[in-house]
Amino acid sequence: MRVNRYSKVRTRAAVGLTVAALAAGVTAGAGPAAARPKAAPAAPAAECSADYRVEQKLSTGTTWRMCWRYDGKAGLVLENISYQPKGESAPIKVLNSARLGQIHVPYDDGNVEYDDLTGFDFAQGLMNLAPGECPGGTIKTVKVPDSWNEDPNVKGLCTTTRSRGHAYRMQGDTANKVYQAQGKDLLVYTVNQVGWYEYMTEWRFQDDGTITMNVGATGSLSWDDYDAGDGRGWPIGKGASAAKATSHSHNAFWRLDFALDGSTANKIEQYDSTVTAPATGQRAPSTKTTRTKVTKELAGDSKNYRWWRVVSATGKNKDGHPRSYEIVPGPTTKYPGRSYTKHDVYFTEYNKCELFASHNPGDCGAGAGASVDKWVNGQALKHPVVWTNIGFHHIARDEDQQPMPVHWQGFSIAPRDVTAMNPLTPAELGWQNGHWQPRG
Ligand SMILES: [Cu+2]
Repeated sequence: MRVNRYSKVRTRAAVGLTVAALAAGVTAGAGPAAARPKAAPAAPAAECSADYRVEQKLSTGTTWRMCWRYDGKAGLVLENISYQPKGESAPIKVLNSARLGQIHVPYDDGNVEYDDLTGFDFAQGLMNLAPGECPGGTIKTVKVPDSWNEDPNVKGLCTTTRSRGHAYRMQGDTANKVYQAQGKDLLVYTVNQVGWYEYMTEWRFQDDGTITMNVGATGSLSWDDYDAGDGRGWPIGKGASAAKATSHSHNAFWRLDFALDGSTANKIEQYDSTVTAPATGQRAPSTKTTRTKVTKELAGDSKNYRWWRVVSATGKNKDGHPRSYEIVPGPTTKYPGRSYTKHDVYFTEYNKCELFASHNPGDCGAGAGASVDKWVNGQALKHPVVWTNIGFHHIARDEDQQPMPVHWQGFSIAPRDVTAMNPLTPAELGWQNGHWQPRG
């Protein structure tokens, strides 16, 4: 018999939080409104108190603003996320809310599956971060709702910045002139222990407007699953008859409630391209791209040459093009074992009780069902919510012990026409928009 996954004793360090420690968790350096140029429209009224605000102006000129809170099941929830690159006089709102929607972990032997967020206390497992694991940043104190611990406060939320290498490079018109910029990101992350695993929930806000969300699994392989129950458990100890870790999947879901330019009345578009071999007399294959407006709820399947975007109902960039964010999935292994894992992306009409992609605990009305696939039932999309499903099939290897190296899975949303040009364009190149003529 398999022992309960919870047989591992939680070893959370008991941290007696002092007032000073709490104060240290408060955002430092968030610019007061008075520091902004007087002519600029005021930023949206602060939707949260200073303790729950994240505001970071990156050295390349882009400012990200958001509020955070901690949900008793979903863990970290980011709200009212806005982006303000250097050329914009006001923050551009991107999302009302961004959060994990589930981590579903079925084992290959068919004996167990875990709904880690709703059923296995992901949020309760918030871990204290050592100072060294938030390099150059701030560790905020999180009060875990209905905490099992005497002290519900966990120094568990890191906000920091990181360089990501080249944002762009371009040779100038003289030999020694190179336009280049090193990109900077704001990172926001927590670590949550579930059984033997520790999940890193990482949100990366790039200075070019891209948001990347990743779940990283580390900690240890599940000690109770070294039984090759799937008939193919990978030997990870000495010799061929060694302990064999049962393979399993981690199916991670995210739930994104967009509010581009402050409006939730966003539109969804799907693009598909087909490539045709050269016709007689044609020199090369041709590619035709079509747009399909997604006006009703959809369970979408990724496909070669297919992508989706969320389009603002109200906002346009300085070129007059509607602002949008494109969904950029990361590598995924789609798990066909459950109705809710069968599709890569779901667009559902907003419903405040539809919060988890599976095992949704809320009562969403008679016959509503408890998973995201059930909520795709033909409603018109007036306020679409985007759900993404990124799967990882984990066949253990010797290197997975000990500790297990972090394995990441996730996706990005990338700005498409949010600004009229590259938001990091240097001033000297600001005139090179459209079909510009080289200056003699
Ligand atoms: Cu795993």
